[in-house]
Amino acid sequence: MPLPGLLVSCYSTPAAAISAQKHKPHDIILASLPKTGTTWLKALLFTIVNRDRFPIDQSPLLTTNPHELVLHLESYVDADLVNPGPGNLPQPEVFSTHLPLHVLPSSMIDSTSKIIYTSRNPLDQFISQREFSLKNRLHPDVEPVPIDQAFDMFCKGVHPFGPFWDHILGYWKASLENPDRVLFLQYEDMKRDAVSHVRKIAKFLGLPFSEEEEKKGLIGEISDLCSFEKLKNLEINKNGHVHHGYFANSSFFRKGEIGDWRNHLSPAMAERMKEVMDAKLSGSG
Ligand code: PAP
Repeated sequence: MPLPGLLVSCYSTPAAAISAQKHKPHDIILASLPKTGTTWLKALLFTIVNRDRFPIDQSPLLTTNPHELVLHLESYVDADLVNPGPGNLPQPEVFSTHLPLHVLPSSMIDSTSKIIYTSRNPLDQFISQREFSLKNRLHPDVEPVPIDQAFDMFCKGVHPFGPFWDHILGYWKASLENPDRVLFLQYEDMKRDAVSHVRKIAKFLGLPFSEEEEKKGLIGEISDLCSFEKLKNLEINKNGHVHHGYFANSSFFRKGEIGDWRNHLSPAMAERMKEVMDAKLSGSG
C-alpha cells in the first residue's frame, strides 16, 4: 500500500527498529516524528554540546548538513552496525531517532540518557512531509497519492512512525513522569522564542550557560547560527545530499513557517484534524 504523499523512507522499516534495538544507550537522544524540527534541533544540540570545541565562526555547521553531524539511529540498518558513530564523537554523544518511545531500546529507556522530543502541529507536519516526499521521490515511477487520500490515511494514523498521537503521547507522558530525563518541546514555541529554548535545552542537558557566556551573547549567537535563514542559505545546504544520497540537503529547509497548512488544506480538513486530536489527546494535558 502506498504511504501518504509517497512517504517511503530508507529507514522506516521493521528491520530498522530491530537494528536500533541492538544499539548501546547514548548520552543524548533527539526523538521526533519526521518534519517536526529534527534538523533544527540537530543543529542546536550539536552546537550547544560542542560549544567549547568550536567557536561559532568555525562551526562545522557552516560546512556540514546537520544530519551528518548528529546521526540517525535507524539509518544504520543497511550497514548493520551495532554501535554507530564515527568513534571520535565528543562526549556526550548525540543521536536522533524517529522511533516511538515504546520501540526505543530498553537499554536507552532504562539508562541515564537524556531524551529531547520535538513536536509540531500535525497539519504543518503533514504538509511538510508531503512536500518533502514530492521533492525526494524515491520511486519516480509511482504516482503520488492524491492529497485527500493521503490526509485521510494520516488522520487514521497510517504514516511512517505513526500514529502520530501515540508517538506524541508516549514522549509527553514520559516527560511528565521523568522531567529530568525527557524534555518535550514544540516547534511553534521554539519559533516564537528560540533564545530561551537554547538556554532551556542547555540547562536540561546539565550544560547550563555560564554568566560569562550569557554576557558575551553566546546564546543569541547559537540561536542565529541555527536559524532557518542562516542554515538554508549556506552553500552546503543549497547543494548536496544526505542519507545515502536519497535526500537533497535543500529539501530540509523549505519554508520553516507556522501555519503553511492553510495554503494546502481546506477548513473542513482542519476541522477533521481537530476532531482527531480532541479524541486522541484530550485529557493528556
Ligand atoms: P526530518 O525529520 O526529515 O529531519 P525536520 O527537520 O524535522 O525533517 O523537518 C523539516 C521542517 O523543519 C521543514 O519545515 P517546512 O517543510 O514546513 O518548511 C523545514 O523548513 C523546517 N526547518 C528546518 N530547519 C529549520 C530551522 N533551523 N528553523 C526552523 N525550521 C526549520
